[in-house]
Amino acid sequence: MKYINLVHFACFFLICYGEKDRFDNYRVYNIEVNDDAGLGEFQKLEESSSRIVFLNEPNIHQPFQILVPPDQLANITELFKRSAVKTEVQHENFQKLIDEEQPHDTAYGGHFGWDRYHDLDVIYAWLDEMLQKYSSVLKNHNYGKSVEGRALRAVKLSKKEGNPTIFIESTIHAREWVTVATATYFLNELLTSDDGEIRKLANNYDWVFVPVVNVDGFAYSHSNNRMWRKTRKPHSIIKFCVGSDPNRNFDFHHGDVGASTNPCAETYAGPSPFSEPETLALSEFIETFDNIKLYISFHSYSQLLLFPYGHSKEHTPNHKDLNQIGQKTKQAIAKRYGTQYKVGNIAEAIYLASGSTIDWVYATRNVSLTYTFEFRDKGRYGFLLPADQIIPNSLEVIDGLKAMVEEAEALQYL
Ligand code: 0X9
Ligand code: ZN
Repeated sequence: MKYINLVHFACFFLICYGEKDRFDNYRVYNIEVNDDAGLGEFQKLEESSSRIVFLNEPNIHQPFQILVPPDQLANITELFKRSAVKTEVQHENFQKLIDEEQPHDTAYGGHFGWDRYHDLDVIYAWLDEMLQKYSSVLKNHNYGKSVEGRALRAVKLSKKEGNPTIFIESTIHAREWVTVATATYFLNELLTSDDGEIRKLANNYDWVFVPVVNVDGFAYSHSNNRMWRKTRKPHSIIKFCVGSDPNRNFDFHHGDVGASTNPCAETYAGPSPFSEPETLALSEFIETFDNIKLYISFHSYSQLLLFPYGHSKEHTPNHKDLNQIGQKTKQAIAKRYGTQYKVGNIAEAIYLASGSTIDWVYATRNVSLTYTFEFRDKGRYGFLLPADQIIPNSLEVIDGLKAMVEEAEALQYL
């Protein structure tokens, strides 16, 4: 799915309509490699712009998943034989997972809720509703426009002057739908919950939410390709390869490691730092706050809680604290349903990745606590987490966030 397939476009009087990409009989393989040679094979494959979709980055720390079109099965089987790896067919037909992601009730009339995934218009309409209902404490911030002209939006909840700020960034990767679902669930809790701990969080901190960073990509993942990750800005003379990985596009060690120079790759860093209007606008928006104490980036999937750095295995000066707060968060997450997260610095826990938001915020904005959550699950459904898991995911993440703030307070970061 790395190229726009011309066959999927119909044009009438120069207006072109995209059709939804289908994934009939695409197989999902679960792959475990345990040496650099095996890893290299998959990294080469990813760079080669074959039509195999990498659902996450090849790495040696945990299994990763790839999506193989039926006509690529022979090729991939060859590669498996060549490079002693452990592989397992996880799904025979990826399209079936897509079809089963949302509930099938016919009563849905575009209303907002957490029983299904919503598109950008429905999410923005809900934000407007909340802004109206809670106008004394919730403020709107339009901080820019996307390449395709969509509004880049944030909201800030503030009940008291002088509160420290906690910043929640969500859906920088388009296909990670459970991130915005969880962000909106949490915002709703902060606005409406009677739970004492949540009330305390809402009263004692200013909360900034960017529910969807990558608006164009997100819209595209709804309208055309459920597996879209990047932005939608065309970059190369290879016009069929669109977008950069916004989580490799930030101006800190941009393009150093764990990012691609190939415009067709899923981790293409972009031609220059902040080449994407969406990341530039987000960085400028972040710069308008001088009191961010905790910055959190919502991703899916893999059940990880990650902290800087991603560009190097070097430990940050407060590595121990970041880890301790992370461990408490992990324990709190596990309590409700037993969901197991792994905690660590990005480079050692998963893979090197430079130019990400949390590294940039940590290193250049002087914010000592920055984390990336990778939500449920560990690959069974991956990005297609069934909608009936939105609330369980949100509840355990909120348990984690409560513990995170509590431990950060105990260590006097907040
Ligand atoms: O590769 C990524 O950008 C993240 N994984 S994802 O599957 N959601 O794409 C991991 C990012 C690790 N964190 C940072 N480098 N900030
Ligand atoms: Zn992501």
